Amino acid sequence: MRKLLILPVLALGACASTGPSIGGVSFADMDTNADGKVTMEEFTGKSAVFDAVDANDDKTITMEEAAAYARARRLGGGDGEVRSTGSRL
Ligand SMILES: [Ca+2]
Ligand SMILES: [Ca+2]
Repeated sequence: MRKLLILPVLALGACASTGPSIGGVSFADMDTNADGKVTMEEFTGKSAVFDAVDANDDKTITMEEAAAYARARRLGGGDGEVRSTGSRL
């Protein structure tokens, strides 16, 4: 148990090229029409999760929002869904 904790963080940063993933599904995979945004129709997870990821509440998830969500979730150490609006940030 030395520097193992660093690895997941680095791996997450390395994911930036292919996009963050939410619930194990990558942003690119969810964005089926490849317009750079994931709508509620395209989103494969629960609507509560969608709301948590959609930080500005415009009913679309951008790459930035997905990345921020993935990062916050990793740093927060939660293993489940983020509750409601994620106002902690
Ligand atoms: Ca889309
Ligand atoms: Ca949004």
